[in-house]
Amino acid sequence: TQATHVLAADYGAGSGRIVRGSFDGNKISLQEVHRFSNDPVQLRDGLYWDFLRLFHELKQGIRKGTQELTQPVRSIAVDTWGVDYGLVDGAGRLCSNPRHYREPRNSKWMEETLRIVNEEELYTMSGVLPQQINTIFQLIGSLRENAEGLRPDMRMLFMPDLFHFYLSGQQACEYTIASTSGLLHAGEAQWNESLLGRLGVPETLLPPLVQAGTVLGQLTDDLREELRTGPMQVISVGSHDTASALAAIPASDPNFAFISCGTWSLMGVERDAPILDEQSRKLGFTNEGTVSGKVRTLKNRSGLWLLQECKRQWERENKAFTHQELVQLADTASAHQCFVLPGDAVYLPPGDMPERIRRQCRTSGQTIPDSIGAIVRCILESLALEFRQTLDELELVTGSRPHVIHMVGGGVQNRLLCQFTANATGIPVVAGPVEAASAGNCMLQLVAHGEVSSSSEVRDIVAASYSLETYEPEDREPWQEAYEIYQSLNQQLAKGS
Ligand code: LFR
Repeated sequence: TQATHVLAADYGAGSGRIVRGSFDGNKISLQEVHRFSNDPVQLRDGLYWDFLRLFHELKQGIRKGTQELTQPVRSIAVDTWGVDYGLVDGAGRLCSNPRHYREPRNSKWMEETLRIVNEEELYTMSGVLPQQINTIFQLIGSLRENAEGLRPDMRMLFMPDLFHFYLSGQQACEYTIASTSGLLHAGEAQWNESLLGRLGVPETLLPPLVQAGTVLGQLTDDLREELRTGPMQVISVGSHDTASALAAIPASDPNFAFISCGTWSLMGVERDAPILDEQSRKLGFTNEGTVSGKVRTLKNRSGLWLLQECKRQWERENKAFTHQELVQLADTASAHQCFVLPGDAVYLPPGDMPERIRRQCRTSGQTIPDSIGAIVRCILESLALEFRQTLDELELVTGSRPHVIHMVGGGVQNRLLCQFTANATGIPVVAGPVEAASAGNCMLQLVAHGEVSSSSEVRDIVAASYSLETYEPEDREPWQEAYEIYQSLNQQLAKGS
């Protein structure tokens, strides 16, 4: 039998890749055809994504991904990080480069918005935890500043929708990416009109919503000519990277928790309905959409961000190490010397992370990590303890303790982190696939083509296609002690802030 080929473009906040997925009827295999870094740009007036460069990379990926094939590529789909968007006008022009969610000014717009609709109400209306990165706050900021000069012909398109628009000429907002915005009815694929009304967001800004798996159209003739490719459908998959990653979780036991670990770690469970009570809001859980129209209740926590930023800082200081080398240094450093709270707001903006980490250790009266290995170890242990805490909290809000953690994303390559997570949580961690978002993206295209029937079949195929590694918990006692220290640090810092 001949394979079906599809292209998936997966944009994370730190890097992007274009892979070709080939499906032989039983297994999916992914081949990376193009990879690039994603470098936001600070201008005088703010932090921006470099959309034109990112679109250029997409074209390179299409060019490379369609070469040397006997069978044509049937379709392409894009998934990206959440919350950010661009504005396009009636003529299809990009009104400005999309802003970056790490823009510090968002906290001001968050405060302003919460004066109109308070935190409790916003949570129960939208299901989304108020956090300064959320679209809703950015949007209120951009409407108030009105730098783009709002006009009735303008549309707001989330990052993946923006790419899809310039690929196909079609405008739509896909449900999973829209569900990160805080602009929908909790757990539903519907714009929240009453919320929009109260905040003065014109409905004309918002394109129609579509479900994951919708064929939007064809690659435009201009692009086909420029890239010398044949016809190709453009499909909205789970266009939020986390939704695509969750779609590809190779779970057989339904009682699983997932960690999608890249720049961020998203840890949670899949559910039929959102959790909107006071406890889950206070514990910091949010509710976002899945490719099958369900909900994932999860915590959006820091992932490899701290490590990535440390690495960058060390490079600036002419101490360049690969990730692998950093993990090796951590492996030989002493265990459980000091911990930080990776989710603390001090770590949100880019900058000198090693210094911020040393400061947090110093002010909390712990050992100050004095080497690169000690800092990396501190980060990885702290992340694992954060996962333990989140697991306990998930049990509180859902009433059941997951049997297993499925970990996917770039973090899976960090074997130390996988083992620490099993140790800290006391349950097995099944690691892989690394490229879950790309795999989920490809699989949803195959669903759209009718080659795969359901989301459970998607998971079975992913499980059959990858060799997964299971990490069993070890060293329970020292990790339990470490967790107690981590918790008291939490309380100490909560009091201080
Ligand atoms: C992960 C992710 C998270 C989102 C964060 C910011 O890549 O999409 O789900 O909250 O990026 O957009």
